[in-house]
Amino acid sequence: MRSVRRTAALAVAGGIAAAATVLPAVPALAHGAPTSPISRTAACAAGGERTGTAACKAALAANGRPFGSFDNLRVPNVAGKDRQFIPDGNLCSGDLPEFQGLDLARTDWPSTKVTAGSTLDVTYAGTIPHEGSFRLYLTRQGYDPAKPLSWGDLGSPLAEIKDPPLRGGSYRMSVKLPKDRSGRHVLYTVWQTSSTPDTYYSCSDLVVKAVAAAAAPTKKPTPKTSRSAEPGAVAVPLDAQSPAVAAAPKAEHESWLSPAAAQADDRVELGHQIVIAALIVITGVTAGAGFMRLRAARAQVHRFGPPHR
Ligand SMILES: [Cu+2]
Repeated sequence: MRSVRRTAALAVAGGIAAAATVLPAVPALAHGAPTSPISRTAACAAGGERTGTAACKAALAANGRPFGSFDNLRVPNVAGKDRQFIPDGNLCSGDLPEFQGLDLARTDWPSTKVTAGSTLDVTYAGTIPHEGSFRLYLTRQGYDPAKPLSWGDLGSPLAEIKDPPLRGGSYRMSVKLPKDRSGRHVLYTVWQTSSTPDTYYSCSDLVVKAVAAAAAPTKKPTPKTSRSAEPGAVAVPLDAQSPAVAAAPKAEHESWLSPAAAQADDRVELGHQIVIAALIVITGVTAGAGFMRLRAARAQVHRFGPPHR
């Protein structure tokens, strides 16, 4: 991110200087791209922050020329007719020669881990702000990252967001991810600006964790804990006590907590587990003691009749 920002700042400064002193009619030099989830442009193109990765090196080699600036993948006068202007297989480059290496079908593009069904926060660096709308697409389940990305891999946009807030130099959006995705996917972002003729395209690679895996193991209390409440001991309402059950829906959001919040969450979780373990032990001990006392009482007061249950 740092090199992206620095380059962006330089590009902005350069653009202003050029516009002011040399060529007043020159178009602006820098504009925008998603930095989180990281896009192929923000990773690999000029000013990118992951240019040393194998995928970025291969992309540069395939590009056959230096990459354009990471925030400058834009096509003029598309006016919403994306599918007519951008051919299948060239979606990630916007069909622009200076970005064509980004169209490589690879399974190792710098990626972002997400969880199916969770809310994905999108940070889109707006190195030169424009008015306009963002359309966010996600590849369908069954998308094969080893094949070139085509329009057929994308359905309707997950969301269309007009003029989201610009904070700290970036547009901030969020989108709810479908629950039925897993594995590698591409978030395809189209920024159709209304204050310029340009539309911006970008591919952000995601690795989606299936939602079922996160929710499955916390449904029911184990039979062991319910049995321990049986022989005359204090009945502990384990269902009501079990934070594992209460915590289940939280799991799918965990990757979106700040690291500090996630740690605090882990500590709370650990605390709950200790409390449960303690309850189980206490219940067991109480039950055992109760049972022994019961046997002793039964042996001693047998003449008064059987002990009640
Ligand atoms: Cu621009």
